[in-house]
Amino acid sequence: MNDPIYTPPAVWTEEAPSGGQFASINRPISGPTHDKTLPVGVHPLQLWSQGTPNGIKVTVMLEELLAAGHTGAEYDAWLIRIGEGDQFSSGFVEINPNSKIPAFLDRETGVRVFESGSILLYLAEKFGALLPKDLSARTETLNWLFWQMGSAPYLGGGFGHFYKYAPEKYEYPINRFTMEIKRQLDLLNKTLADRAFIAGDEYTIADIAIWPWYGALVRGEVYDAVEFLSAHEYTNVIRWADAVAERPAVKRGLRINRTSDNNTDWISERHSAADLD
Ligand SMILES: N[C@@H](CCC(=O)N[C@@H](CS)C(=O)NCC(=O)O)C(=O)O
Repeated sequence: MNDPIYTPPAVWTEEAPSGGQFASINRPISGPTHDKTLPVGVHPLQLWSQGTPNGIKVTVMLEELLAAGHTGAEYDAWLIRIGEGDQFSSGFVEINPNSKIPAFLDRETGVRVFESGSILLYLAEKFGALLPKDLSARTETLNWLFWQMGSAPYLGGGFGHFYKYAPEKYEYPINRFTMEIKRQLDLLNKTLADRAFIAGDEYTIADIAIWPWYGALVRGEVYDAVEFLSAHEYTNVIRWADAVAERPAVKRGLRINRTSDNNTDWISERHSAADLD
């Protein structure tokens, strides 16, 4: 299997599952695989998600809004089991045609929102929170929000996939993506040398987007790669990651849309604050 020589055929066809942890849900076409409506709760804000790094961004954002007193941010969070293909139901695809969590609906405005960055921006604008109003500070926040959207696929789909999930270890992609991830960590480390948070002195949606990936990476919470990446060298990233982890809303957001028989802190669905209290 770990054959270093592969000659691509003239036309690619799917002949056998590619192997690896996510092979069973990968397919070369988009659209629903089955008819099923989504459950809807009582609150205006509805989230269909799972507690992965991309999913956590939205539950942390909503918990931050509630912690800041925005009572209109009450929400229902429903579990989408991506390993079982829930993201391919007809109801889910109506909200997110890209079939990936998180997917979000504001029933008050009738607006559907997909892509975690778009959801963070929508909520920041709706509630006037966690996104500075001043044009220059707002733009710096959006610079880093969009940076995350372009960069994290190298971490998750690139480094994480080949270092942790691929059925065998291949030196070429591991080298390529490790180089890029160390460059990204060095960039964050230099950025955080003279500011408390990613976009400046204020905690913003840029921190909420970047922390579940890069904060979790240096804290050893994803991919088991702290030693491999010499993560201890990125001291400013670690300082920032530890400070964000201490926020009560972050601690709450992390527990939502997750399932484990062993972790009694985790909840698969959230419909009111009492579910977490
Ligand atoms: N750029 C998207 C990425 C979303 C994404 O990749 N979600 C993953 C879980 S972290 C997913 O739903 N995977 C299921 C699949 O690919 O079928 C975002 O930020 O919302």
